[in-house]
Amino acid sequence: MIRKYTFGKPFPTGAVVRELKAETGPVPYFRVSREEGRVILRLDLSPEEIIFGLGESVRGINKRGHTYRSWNMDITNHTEDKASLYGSHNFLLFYRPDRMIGLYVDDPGLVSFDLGETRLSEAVITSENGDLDLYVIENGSLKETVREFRELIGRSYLPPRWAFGYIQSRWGYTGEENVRAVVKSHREKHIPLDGVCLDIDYMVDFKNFTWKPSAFPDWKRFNEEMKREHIRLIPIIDAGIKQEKGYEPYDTGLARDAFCRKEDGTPFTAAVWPGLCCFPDFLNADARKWFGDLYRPLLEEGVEGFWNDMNEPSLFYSPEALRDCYRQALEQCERVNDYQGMWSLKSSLDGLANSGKDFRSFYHRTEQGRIRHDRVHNLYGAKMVQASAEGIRRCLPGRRYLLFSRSSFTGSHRDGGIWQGDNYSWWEHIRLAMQMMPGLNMCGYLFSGCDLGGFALNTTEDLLARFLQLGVFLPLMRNHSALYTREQEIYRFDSWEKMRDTITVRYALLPFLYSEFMKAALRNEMYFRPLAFDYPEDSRALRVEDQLMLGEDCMIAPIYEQNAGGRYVYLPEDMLMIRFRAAGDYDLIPLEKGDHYLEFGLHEFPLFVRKNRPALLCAGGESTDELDDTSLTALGWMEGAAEYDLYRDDGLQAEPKLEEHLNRIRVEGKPGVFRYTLS
Ligand code: MIG
Repeated sequence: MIRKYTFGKPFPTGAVVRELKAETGPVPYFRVSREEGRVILRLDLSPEEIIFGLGESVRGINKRGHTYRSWNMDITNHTEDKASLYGSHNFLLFYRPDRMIGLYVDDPGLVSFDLGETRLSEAVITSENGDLDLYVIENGSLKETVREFRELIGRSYLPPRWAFGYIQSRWGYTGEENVRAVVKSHREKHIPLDGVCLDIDYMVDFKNFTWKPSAFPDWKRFNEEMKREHIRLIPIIDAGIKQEKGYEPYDTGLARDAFCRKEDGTPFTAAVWPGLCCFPDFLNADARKWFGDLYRPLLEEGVEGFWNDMNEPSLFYSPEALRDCYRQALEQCERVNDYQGMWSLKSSLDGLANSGKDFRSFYHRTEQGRIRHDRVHNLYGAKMVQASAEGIRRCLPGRRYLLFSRSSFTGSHRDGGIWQGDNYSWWEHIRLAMQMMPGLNMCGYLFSGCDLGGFALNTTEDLLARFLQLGVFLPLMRNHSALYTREQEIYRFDSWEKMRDTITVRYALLPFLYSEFMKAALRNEMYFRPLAFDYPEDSRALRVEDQLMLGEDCMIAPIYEQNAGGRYVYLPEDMLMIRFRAAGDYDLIPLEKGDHYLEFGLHEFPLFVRKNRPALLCAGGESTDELDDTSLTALGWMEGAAEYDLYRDDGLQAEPKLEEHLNRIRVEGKPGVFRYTLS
């Protein structure tokens, strides 16, 4: 059951697709107060209460004990003290044996969630806007509560099947020659690959929708050449449009009045990669139409996928703020002995980027009238995704496209996926990437992943190997790294053949993982779940932080510690462990419910499957185009028969019907571990 409560005049975020009438009575469970325009909700927490949710955020699967702030930010250092990342996903599940509450706070401004940080026994949720819709969801189980929420927010984005292939990316691929060499190395070494991302280096002066003629002399021909190799190019598009007369998107944007404006009516500008930029007013329908159409030339030249970046929006500095700093610096020069002034100057320099003051200095023109940016800040990236998706769909009607964004707000899960932003080449970021997935899935972001190998800092061979092993199961399996860091294409490492073997496991499992993904998406279910969702009666399973349920009947337990020769795994029931080394090289080990220390050499990793359920492997291939999903090997542990509904489609149709694509597979035989070939 869902109940809606409205406070003030909420801005229509588009997150919710179902019309519901607001209740008139008091909000159940929560104590509500209004203080200086804010709305504050308080909930008493019992000692055993667990809090799931909040999508993209630091720390564990259980969010209790920290304060999170929904305020989309370009933050490169995902340490546990951080309150915000790039997206806002205001969905929470409060769980204890006698009570389960789903809560969605539909508010595009700053919302803070003190989930037991100030007082362990109390959650305090504060909306700064004070204008919001609140949804309280109560249903029989964690799974059902999430399903009901997902019905409320609408079906998740469906990527094309090729997007589940391995994607190589790096900030610093400068042109055709560079990309060709990367592709050639993969193909020569038989490393499966489906896509290469082009980062900002492909553009002329970082200007969106341009590409360097010297580096890409014939863009269309190059796209065709890559497609013959079964490679899709995936260019990046940033939010800002360079302020430069003669640059078409700037001229047409200005003519269409498509940019955000300041109080005085002039366009708001701030520096990002291209220098001073204007910012498309994605909250305005006409501006969205204009921006979406800018994708057309790239699409017409053969591009089928994009990533959207810097759309929190990320601002390096505004000219106004920089001038203030400059003035402060001059003053400081006259008072050289005043070290406090120096510290204050230093902190204003540090605060130049993404400053609250800048976010309060420009406006959107919406159907609801003019609105100041900070009131709707968290919608900006999501609306960019909407603009892009609508533009792409106009160009490729009826077809799926790849799109993933850095910034997001509930609602954009219908138009694209997200990646988790600038992680580090740190061991703890393997774990963090895994821990974010269920929260993201709750909010409909099924197509997601992290930068495998780590984005910032230098990766190492063992770290990359372990990252890839998690990546085998992430819907978006992309190796990406930052400029000036160690190059991390797998063939640069001594054990590249072993890493290639890991990627072959992805390709062998791909029809099965794709089937699990599509079923979850089309049924409003989760592809990754905390164990608690499947074993709510099991007090051990409730608190597992480093294993996830995958699809209907599988479980993953990635290895995320350096120099580990194995790890502890908790099995909430009897399961078969498939310990992989390569697509055709694995051990099948039946294990009983309980705790196990399991050994995994550096290039070994597990997938666990419930009894009487098969995992399916195909023969593999070097690109998704080459995969044969009609001949499969079923692996499992059964007591007589195992059944599975395999989802199979052409991987491209935009609106597939679940029932039309399910193929019932039944394996019968002697009880025990089995390996059967099906066709
Ligand atoms: O300020 O385009 O998260 O993936 O490589 C950095 C360069 C801008 C941030 C993205 C990252 C990308 C980088 N971008």
